[in-house]
Amino acid sequence: MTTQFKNALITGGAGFIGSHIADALLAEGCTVTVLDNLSTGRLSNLEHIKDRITFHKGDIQDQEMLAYAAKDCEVIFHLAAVVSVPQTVEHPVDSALVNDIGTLRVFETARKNRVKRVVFSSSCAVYGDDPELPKREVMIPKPLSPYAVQKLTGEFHARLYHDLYGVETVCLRYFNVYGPRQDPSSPYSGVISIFMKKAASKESPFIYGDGTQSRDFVFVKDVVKANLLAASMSQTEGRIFNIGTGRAVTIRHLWEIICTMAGSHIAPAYQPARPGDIRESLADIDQAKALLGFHPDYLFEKGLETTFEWYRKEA
Ligand code: UD2
Repeated sequence: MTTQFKNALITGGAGFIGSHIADALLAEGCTVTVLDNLSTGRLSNLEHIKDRITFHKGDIQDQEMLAYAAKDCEVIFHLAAVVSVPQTVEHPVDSALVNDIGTLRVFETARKNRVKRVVFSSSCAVYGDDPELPKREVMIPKPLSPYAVQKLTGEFHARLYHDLYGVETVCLRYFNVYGPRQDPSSPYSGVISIFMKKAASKESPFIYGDGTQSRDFVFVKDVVKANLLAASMSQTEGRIFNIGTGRAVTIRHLWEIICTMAGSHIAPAYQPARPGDIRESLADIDQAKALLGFHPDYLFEKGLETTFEWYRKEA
């Protein structure tokens, strides 16, 4: 892929997805600046490229810092956020300061500094528990957590900054992202990161409910690809795209595949379903295919193997 820009800022660039975007941008020959307050991001995610990027430890709530970091940038990839749904439930106001106001400050920085485009990381959480599948971008959102409301608010602001101020904004609604560097340490971490850690240390995982609930798991490098396309493709400004694979896998089957990969069959421990857990999630990615030219490269098994290799080394 040849990017249409040379200078980019990644907010939340020390995080799981942001650090992979940094890798890809460097491979494209871009100049990369990262702004991260290291609340959940880690410098270890950037260790291998630390001499090739400009890193600022700072917060997106600090408009001056944002302006400084965004100087000369043509594109901002905005990933900095409170990403834990339970944390936003616990702290709706504090998380809104980051996810709502912080995001607004990112768009405002783009407007004031004439940054051409902002790619905003949103979430399939905006769909809530609407049983209709697959999820299409035109469906009426049903946010069920502060996190979902905050992401939806970000999308509305993105649209406003496009229509009112001409900032080229593109929103990406990620489905369940997985891959190397995803932090498995919290009970609310992504299920694949938790299962990988369990498999690597030959422990039994918990499966909440009967394990027939399913998710559309998308490999982090495909999410990176979607970000680069969203930063470059014309006629995508002001729009929202689902980023998934269009395929769903049950949690029970997920554990079976991981066991086969790990070469040891460990029975999971079944627990009551999590309150508020949705049964099925599946993305319709036709819009992303048609307008972004997004086609996932990683078949599920390939993505899982790459991920397992990483956890095996890390564990
Ligand atoms: C994802 C997002 C969340 C929000 C939500 C919106 C992640 C990590 N979370 O939550 O931020 O956007 O979608 O719908 O991407 N599970 C187990 N055992 C475990 C952990 C999980 O059985 O140890 C189950 C869990 O009950 C759920 C499924 O695995 O049914 C996926 O869980 P998750 O936390 O990875 O992601 P999800 O879809 O609940």
